[in-house]
Amino acid sequence: MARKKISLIGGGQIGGVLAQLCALRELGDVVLFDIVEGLPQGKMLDIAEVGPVDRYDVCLKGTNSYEDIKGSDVVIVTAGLPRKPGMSRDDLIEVNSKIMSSVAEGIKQYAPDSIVIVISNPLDAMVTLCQKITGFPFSRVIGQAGVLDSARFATFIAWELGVSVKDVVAMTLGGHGDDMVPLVRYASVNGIPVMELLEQKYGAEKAKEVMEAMVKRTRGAGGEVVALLKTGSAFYSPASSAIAMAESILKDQKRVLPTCCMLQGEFGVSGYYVGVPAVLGEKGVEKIIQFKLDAEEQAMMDKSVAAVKGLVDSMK
Ligand code: TXD
Repeated sequence: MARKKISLIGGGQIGGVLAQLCALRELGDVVLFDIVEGLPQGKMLDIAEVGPVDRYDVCLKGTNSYEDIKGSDVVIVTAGLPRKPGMSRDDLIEVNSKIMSSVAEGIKQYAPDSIVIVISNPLDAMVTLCQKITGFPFSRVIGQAGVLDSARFATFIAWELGVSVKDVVAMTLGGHGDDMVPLVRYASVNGIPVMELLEQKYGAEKAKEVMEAMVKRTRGAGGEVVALLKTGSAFYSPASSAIAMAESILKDQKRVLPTCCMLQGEFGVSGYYVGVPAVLGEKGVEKIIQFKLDAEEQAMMDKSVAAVKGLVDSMK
């Protein structure tokens, strides 16, 4: 099998962790691109020099030239500013649109066959813009938000119930904003509904309140980290989440992961990028998984989609 190549556009907080995770898992050779001179070169040298300790053997290159991303199988984009305390993700749209435009041009020119995973915020809008500029098929331009939002929801459930995070299954749908849709009805501990376990613990009324608090915390979880860090936003968790997506693509694992995908009728949405479960394999999004939402879930989804539409339409 030919060696895989992963290019990371943006060598900041998330970019650095992405590079290290690619190396630790030996996903392939890695290029880290940034416009700041020395930054990607320094980080890649640093990571390369512990190969003998961590025992990975991949080529790691830091660069300021798009030429180096030639032949990439997967490109992950984190270029763009992160939030500061008090900011919403949407406040980043103007500055990050400019950055995304130049990044997408570079990918279009030098990695025309790649599958692109966008992480930069505001996520749903940045994926839309990246697809538009590259002109790549929708199946090859996707966004990371749902893997992380779902992991946050699962973490809070595990803490609440005192069970291992490994046994909690939970998913969020919708846009990567305050209106995202944590799916309470489908959250389980190895298949046992979380609501049933909460009801055993607290009784029906209090169980509802406890779940509502976890849903609220999930929706605000990014902001909670921003408020603590003060100088930037979460970076370990978005990096690990995007790596799960990249790994499924590079190894053709066909994992079903919540992915920001272009919808064409699914869940009643057409022509917008929104988070839904998708099968990720060597072709990118190979299938969008549809299932029934009840009236309440559909109403939350509609609200989340309306927020995405408002933002995306403001770019036109
Ligand atoms: O789950 C998610 N999708 C996210 C997204 C979770 C958390 C944070 N998320 C967003 O990712 C965040 O709001 C930002 O928009 C991005 C990147 O976050 P990060 O924390 O890595 O930001 P940094 O450390 O500021 O790094 C950004 C890098 C920095 O090194 C800049 O020099 C570089 O982007 N940059 C560029 N690279 C290439 N090309 C251009 N034009 C460019 N401009 C800046």
